[in-house]
Amino acid sequence: MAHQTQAKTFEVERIRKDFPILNREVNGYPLVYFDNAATSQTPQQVIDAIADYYSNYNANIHRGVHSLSQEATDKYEQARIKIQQHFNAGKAHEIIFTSGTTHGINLVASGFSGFLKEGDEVIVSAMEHHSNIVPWQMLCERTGAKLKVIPMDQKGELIYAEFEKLLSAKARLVFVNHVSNALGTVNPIKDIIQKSHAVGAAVLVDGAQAAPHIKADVQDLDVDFYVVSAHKMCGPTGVGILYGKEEWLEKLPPYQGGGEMIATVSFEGTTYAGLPHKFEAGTPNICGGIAFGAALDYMNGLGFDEIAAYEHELLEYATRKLKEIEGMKIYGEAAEKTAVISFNIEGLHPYDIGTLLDKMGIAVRTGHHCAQPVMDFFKIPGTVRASFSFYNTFEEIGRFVEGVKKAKMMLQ
Ligand code: C6P
Repeated sequence: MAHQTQAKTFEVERIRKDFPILNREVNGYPLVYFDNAATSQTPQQVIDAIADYYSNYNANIHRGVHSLSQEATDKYEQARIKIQQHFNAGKAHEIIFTSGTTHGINLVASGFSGFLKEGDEVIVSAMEHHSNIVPWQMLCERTGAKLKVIPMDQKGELIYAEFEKLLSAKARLVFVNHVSNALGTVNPIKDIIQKSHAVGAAVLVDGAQAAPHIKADVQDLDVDFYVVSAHKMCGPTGVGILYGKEEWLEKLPPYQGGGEMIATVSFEGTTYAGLPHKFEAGTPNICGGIAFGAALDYMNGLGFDEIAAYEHELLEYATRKLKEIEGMKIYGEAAEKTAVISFNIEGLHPYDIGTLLDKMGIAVRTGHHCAQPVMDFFKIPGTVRASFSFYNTFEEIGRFVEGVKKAKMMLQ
């Protein structure tokens, strides 16, 4: 069934045919997959790109004179260019392949060790994933810099006035997610970047949860670093990218030493390769990088505006239906949200609800979602999180809402 969005007709039934996994049953029911914020499903086009690599040109890259190696190198570097174009980076070598968001953040945090001193301040938001907290805490421990936190309000929005108060000449770095994984809040990153730059602080944006829904333009944002994982946007696990402005990437030291990141090596010393290789030690996830490119082709083929418009309607519908359930408490009601609903039902443990939903073939995530400070803020151990993607349907939301009602009945 085609669904009429404001943007255009969104042919969700046709799109679903691209995802073989959506045909399977779980516990005797057709799968309803609402754990897209943890990892998205993979369309046949990406599966084919993976199979094509291993079936036809599996070889190490940047090393061999033989044809297979050349072919793999070309495809890998073409993927880098696709990713560059997708995020509108000025130069292909500003795209560093990583194993994912966590790797990208750690690379930058490690690199800043030599640039910070005691008394410097680094600012992080109250709604970060542990990946965007712990590496900075480790950096502060190494350097004596102080970690400051931008607070949020009950709706799950950052308190902007408090952020402005934190900005001073001592602020050297600001880290904020584009979209919160636990709440779905879309943060005003363009403004955050401008204000941070005004006091001389660099900004790293964790784009892990934004990238599947919002096409970020890193030049327009003027962001210093932007990190994403492929597996949240129809690509495979174990690959992602760090975008860094050339001037920053030139300044930062290499993260890991090894093959391919060097210019010359002798026992007297080593000189490093230029960008992007300086940050890509060892054999990379070649197939993963190529498949990431295929995933971007797939998503761009659908259109990010169309995806966002359709997902927004799913979000509004599910929010309205869930709110009809007595005892329902939704966490994260920001004016700008992606299709994520975190909730609890009064008196019930999120884990129990998640377990019963699974028995009905419905996959959601339960727990703290690697964002314990968010849970502490709301004084809860965790939530049930339903996160939607463009291949989900209104019918699935209907089944999910009925499932939640049934779970509530069984548990009360
Ligand atoms: N969040 C979730 O269920 P990796 O694991 O490196 O691909 O991504 C880490 C990460 C970083 N930042 C944000 C905002 C994230 O949401 C995630 C991953 C998943 O919410 C798994 S914990």
